[in-house]
Order: sequence, then C-alpha cells, then structure tokens
Amino acid sequence: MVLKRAFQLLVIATSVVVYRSQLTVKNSIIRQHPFTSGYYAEGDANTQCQPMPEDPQLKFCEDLTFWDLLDHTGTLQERKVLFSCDANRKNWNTVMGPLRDPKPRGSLWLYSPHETVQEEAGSIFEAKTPDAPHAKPVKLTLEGYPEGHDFHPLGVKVYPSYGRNASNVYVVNHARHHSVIEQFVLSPDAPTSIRYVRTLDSPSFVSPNALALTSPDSFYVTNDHLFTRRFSGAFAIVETMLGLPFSYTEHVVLDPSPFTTQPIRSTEKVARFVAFSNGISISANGTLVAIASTSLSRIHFYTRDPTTNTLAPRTTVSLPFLPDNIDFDDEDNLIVAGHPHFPTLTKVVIDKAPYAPGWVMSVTLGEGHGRTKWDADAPVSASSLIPAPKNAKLRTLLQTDGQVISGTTTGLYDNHSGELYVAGLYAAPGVVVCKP
Ligand SMILES: *[C@@H]1O[C@H](CO)[C@@H](O)[C@H](O)[C@H]1NC(C)=O
Ligand SMILES: *[C@@H]1O[C@H](CO)[C@@H](O)[C@H](O)[C@H]1NC(C)=O
Ligand SMILES: CC(=O)N[C@H]1CO[C@H](CO)[C@@H](O)[C@@H]1O
Repeated sequence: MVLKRAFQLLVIATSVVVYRSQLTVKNSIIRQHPFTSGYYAEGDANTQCQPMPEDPQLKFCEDLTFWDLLDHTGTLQERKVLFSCDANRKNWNTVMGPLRDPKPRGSLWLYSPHETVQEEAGSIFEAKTPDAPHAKPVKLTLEGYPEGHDFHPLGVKVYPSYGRNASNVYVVNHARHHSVIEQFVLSPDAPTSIRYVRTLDSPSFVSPNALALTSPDSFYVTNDHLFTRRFSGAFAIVETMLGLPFSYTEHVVLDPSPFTTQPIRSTEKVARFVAFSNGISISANGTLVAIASTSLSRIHFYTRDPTTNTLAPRTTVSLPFLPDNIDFDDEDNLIVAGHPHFPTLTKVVIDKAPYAPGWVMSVTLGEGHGRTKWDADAPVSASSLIPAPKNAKLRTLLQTDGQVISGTTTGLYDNHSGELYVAGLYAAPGVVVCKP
C-alpha cells in the first residue's frame, strides 16, 4: 500500500517536472519570439539605455552587485556598482563550454555614478552619465593576487561598508582545475584596487555559481550542477536538458581570521533537489530567499530563519525564459534576468549569431493578476507564453532581441535613482544602464 502510494506520488512528481520542462522547451528552446530591438518599461530603450564606455576588457559580464556605503547608523550614503566580466569567455566557460584557454584573466569593475566629488572651485559635483569624468567604471587592480592563479569571475557579492570601513568581497572563480571562491577586501578610501585575502576551497564546491552574503564572514552559494562539464560534458547536458533536480545550495561559514589554516568552519546544504540552481538573493530584511532554477524556468522562494540560515520552501513562480541571476530590490521585488532563446545564445559563443535576446522582469510575491490583463505593455507579453501566476505579479522591465544588450544575465534595480543595470554574458560593452 505504502509502496503503491509512493509510486503514484513519484509518477505525479515526474509528470509535473516533464510538463514544466515542456513549457520551458517550448518557450526558451524552440520558439523564437518576435522581440523588438529594445523595450524599456520606463521609456525608450534606444535613448534611455546607455552602454558603459568601450573598453576591450569591459565586456562579457556575468554578475552585478550594489556596494552600499552606509554611515554608522546604517543610512545609505552612496551606492556603487561592482561588475564581474571576462573578455576571454568565448575561450573558457565551465558552465556552457568551451574549455579552451583559461589563461587570460577576467576582471572586476567599480562604477560610482553618484559619487560626490569636491571640485577645486569648491562646488560638489555628482557624476550623472557614463561620459561624465567621475563616472567611468574603474577596473580594479587585483592586489596581492597569487602569480599564475587563474581568474574567471562569475558570481560576486560585497558586504556593505559601515562608516567607510573596509568590505569583504567574495567572487566565484572558475579556475583551470576546479572552481573556488576568492575572498578580497575593498575599501572606500582606496577604491581602485581590491586586496586578495585567501582562496576558499571545498570538495562541496562542485560547480559554484552565485552568492548571497549572510554576514561579512558567511554566505549562501548555489552549485548549478552535480555533473560538471569538466567531469563529463554529456552528463552535464543530460542533467540540464531533462531538468534533473540534482543541484543544491549551501550555507558556508568562515573563520574571520585570515591567518587560520582552516578558513571554512562549516558548510551545510540548505536547498537540495533543485534543477540547475543559478542566481540567489536575500530580501532586504533577511526573511525571504529566492533561488533561480534555470532549466525549469522558475524561481523557488524560501522562508529563511536568520538565526540558523535554514531555508523552508515557500512558493514557486514560473517565468517565460531561463532565469539566470536574481536580485531583490529595496522593496522586495525580485529582478530576474534571463535567456528567452537558448540556442541563439549558444550560437553567439561560436560567432554564428551576432547577439542573443534578453529579458528582465520583476517578480512581486503576493496576489496574482487574476483575470486582469497583465504584462500587457511588453512587445512579447509574458501573458502570451505562460499561465497567469496565482501567487505573484510579473512585469517586463527590459526586453530586447539582443541589440540593447546580448545574453542578459543580471538585472539590478536601484530604488533610489530608478536606474536599472543589466549585464550581458556576450555583450560588449558588457553592461548597460537604463534611466527613467
Ligand atoms: C565593518 O563594520 C560592520 C558593522 O559594524 C561590521 O559588521 C563589519 O565586520 C566591518 N567590516 C570589516 C571588514 O571589518
Ligand atoms: C520582512 O518583510 C516582509 C515583507 O517583505 C514582512 O512581511 C515581514 O514581516 C518582515 N519581517 C521582519 C522580521 O521584519
Ligand atoms: C524608496 C523608493 O524610492 N521607493 C520606491 C521603489 O520603487 C517602487 C516602484 O518600483 C516605488 O513604489 C517606491 O516608492
């Protein structure tokens, strides 16, 4: 009896997974949607979305994160943006391939569009556009980084600075032999270089992808696959295509002392059985965590216990594309960037297509859309591709055939300035900023 019941449950669960993945296959693998060159929810994508200045290194960016400079009471003084880019991505990509040349290093960039600078005449100058002298992204020098150590940054997160103290920075590094997490320190008073602290390595970092910090010395890290491309390309592809729920997220606690020989105090699996765990984010007050399941086109939401860092499944929201990185804004809207046509993205890697389409949406948990028209303004409305979610509202923020930005991986929304930053995996320059 128990066995029969278990078997029935297994059949139902499998059918749900197969049904979901069929929707994914239809929306993100087979169909090519009639995207326009660019749609921006707050205006005109062609004039209001500006690429960063041209630079041979500032391309093929994967992750973006805010670096908040707060005062002693925790009030925001300035918000900077950190980018992870890898101009060599077409020769070294452990998630999608190829694995050709790991030598040329990727880069980290710091962008300070709202920095106030005391000019000589005494006036305070706020840099407003990417062309303004103080608002060019600065390529951070890797200070003290070991000679001969590869650097292929993917997920990056930085702890806020309080009263201008230094911030810990963690960067997933897809190095030659296996992936590790690099720890750095970034100081508001010397923001042109980032000081290497140590390399974090663990047998459980099978395929680390994205990070979310829970303190200056602890974080969640998603592992996108159980079977990596390094281990077996075929296994990795089967795991992805069938949407097999093998990937997991861990909570990692460090020993704060940089002199210890055992930097990792503990690692604990907190979310298992997710298909292709990719982006991860923690809401402003720390009680909600979202994890993107790329191969099944959905976001899993969890209730987080801030004292233990355990995650309890809460709800799931489906999307019309393959979600990549995700970030909660200050108002708990989850900004999701992703890939609406995966085959085009793989063609871009081998220079068989000039650009790949991109889509950035916001997901707000709560009441669904009911019978009302939803996401009606986007050229390709989410409502034409998926059923209306019952537990969330979805809204397209940016949609492009790839001409505004190619292969969108991350969207960051600054609730204070209204700016939307978007990174493109195969875009040059690798970041655009859209302003209302
Ligand atoms: C900076 O200050 C905050 C708040 O007091 C603290 O949590 C953090 O550990 C400090 N950062 C460093 C790198 O010491
Ligand atoms: C955290 O924020 C959510 C709204 O996003 C709210 O429902 C919840 O009560 C808040 N929790 C705490 C502990 O402040
Ligand atoms: C503080 C702030 O600017 N809040 C705004 C954040 O964005 C939402 C819309 O996305 C506004 O409703 C808030 O006023």
